[in-house]
Amino acid sequence: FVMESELSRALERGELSMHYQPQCSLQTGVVVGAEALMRWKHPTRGMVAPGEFIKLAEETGLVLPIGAWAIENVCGQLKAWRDAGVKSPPVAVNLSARQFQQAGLVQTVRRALESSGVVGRQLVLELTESAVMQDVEAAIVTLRELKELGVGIALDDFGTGYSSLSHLKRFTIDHLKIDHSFVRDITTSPDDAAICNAVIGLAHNLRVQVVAEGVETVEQMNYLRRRYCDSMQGYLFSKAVPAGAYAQLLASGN
Ligand code: G
Ligand code: G
Ligand code: MN
Ligand code: NA
Repeated sequence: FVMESELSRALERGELSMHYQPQCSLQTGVVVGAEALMRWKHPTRGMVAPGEFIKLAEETGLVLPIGAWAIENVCGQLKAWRDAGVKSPPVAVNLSARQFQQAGLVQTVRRALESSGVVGRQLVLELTESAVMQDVEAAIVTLRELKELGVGIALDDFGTGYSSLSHLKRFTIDHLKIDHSFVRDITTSPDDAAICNAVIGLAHNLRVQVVAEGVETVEQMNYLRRRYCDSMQGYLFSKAVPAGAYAQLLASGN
């Protein structure tokens, strides 16, 4: 059970950090990106995953300062890697609906890029379907402004929200992430396989890259590769790891 006061102190006390879960190409096996996932090093409870505190952060509005911190932290990390000669593919940061709808988002992203000197294409923002579907016209404007900064846009948890297929072409989306709930039974459930195949086909027709989430078995990986899914993320390859371990993984040529 997380307290609001504890969470607000977590930010001030530097108890938050970002871990990185690599995404690798299904064709070449090379790491082509990573998703940054927040962790909270609680003084007595140890490492706390965002599943336990993001909802509270959203309800209280703390997700705005915490979310801005995440964007700044990842840009700072990208700069540090660049300065150290670590070649990093783009890193994706999750945005909650509330963050996406906040007026200051574009300014936060612009400042984080400017103060780190990181180019926009090094950063990807992950949005859920519900974040963009709540106000489609406003979302289109914000997405266009973000695009002007050069950042990539990924639609997260695809398939679990509203049916936004008809809107997909109006959103300037670069990546679509198939939710792990469809990937889990992909080799045994004809329905889930059909959904994944349809999503991959649709995305490719719109020139959108597809990332499969929650890939845990070789069978799932092989199936997705045969269906021309572009990349995968999941425990089969790696869980989210601290920045240092991720940099080592990149350096080792993975
Ligand atoms: O790592 P874990 O499985 O606990 O993540 C749970 C959820 O928390 C995921 O849906 C993810 O999108 C969300 N999440 C992880 N990191 C961040 C973050 O930095 N900001 C926001 N808004 N959500 C995050
Ligand atoms: O909702 P979002 O896609 O942002 O959240 C990603 C979450 O999925 C992270 O919390 C991460 O820990 C979790 N995750 C990553 N890989 C796997 C996996 O292979 N299996 C399962 N069950 N969860 C995973
Ligand atoms: Mn995500
Ligand atoms: Na997801």
